[in-house]
Amino acid sequence: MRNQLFLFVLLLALSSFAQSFVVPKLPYAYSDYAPNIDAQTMEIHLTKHHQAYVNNLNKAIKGTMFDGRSLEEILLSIPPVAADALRNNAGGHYNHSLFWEILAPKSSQSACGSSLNEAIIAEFGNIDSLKKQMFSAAMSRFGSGWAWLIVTPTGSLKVTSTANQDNPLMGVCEVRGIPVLGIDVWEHAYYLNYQNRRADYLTAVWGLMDWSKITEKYDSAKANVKLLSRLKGDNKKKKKGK
Ligand code: MN3
Repeated sequence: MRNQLFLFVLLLALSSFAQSFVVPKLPYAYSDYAPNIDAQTMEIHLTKHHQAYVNNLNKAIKGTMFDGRSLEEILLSIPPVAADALRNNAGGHYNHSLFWEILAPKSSQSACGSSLNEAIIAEFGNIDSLKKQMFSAAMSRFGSGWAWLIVTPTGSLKVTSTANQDNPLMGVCEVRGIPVLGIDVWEHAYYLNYQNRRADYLTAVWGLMDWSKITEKYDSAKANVKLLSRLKGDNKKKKKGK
């Protein structure tokens, strides 16, 4: 009986543990991203900022209908007037996890895959005009936010930007899609090294993009028919509601 009780408590503890979100491990050492981004900025960004989003997200979902749901499901279900804690922290966790995934030091980067390369040429003409559009989205974002390259519900590429920690998966965003590349333009992402020089930071962070990773994200977004049609359906509902 006692053993059974112990097992029960253990399972309960494990199941509640499994539902908590955690900060991912960086694939490289903090100093590997230098000189583009200095080690101290990387460390503070991950262990203070991202960690705070994760802690506050876990707090915000505890005991609510969102407890135990996937991060993607939470983002998709956030109501337009969602409590800021949920919206900001779920977004913060998703956005940063994606950001860490696509950054790599120069020596560890691999080339863009043919699928993404062809899509970029079809949509933007070449990678340089994609870069220009991304930089313009990032520069014109007033205050804090993100610049994105997304796969739209109809399967094409598009550049967009969001305020704060919102992202294009959320119903609160006008332009919906699956993010495949995101650039953090909060000052905490660059202030130690670049102060107010957002443009210099953008050039530096662009140099850290691992295009093979972004291709992986592109391929899996294109293959995620279920999510793309969900986003399409949400947009239709929004239009009807207007
Ligand atoms: Mn950040």
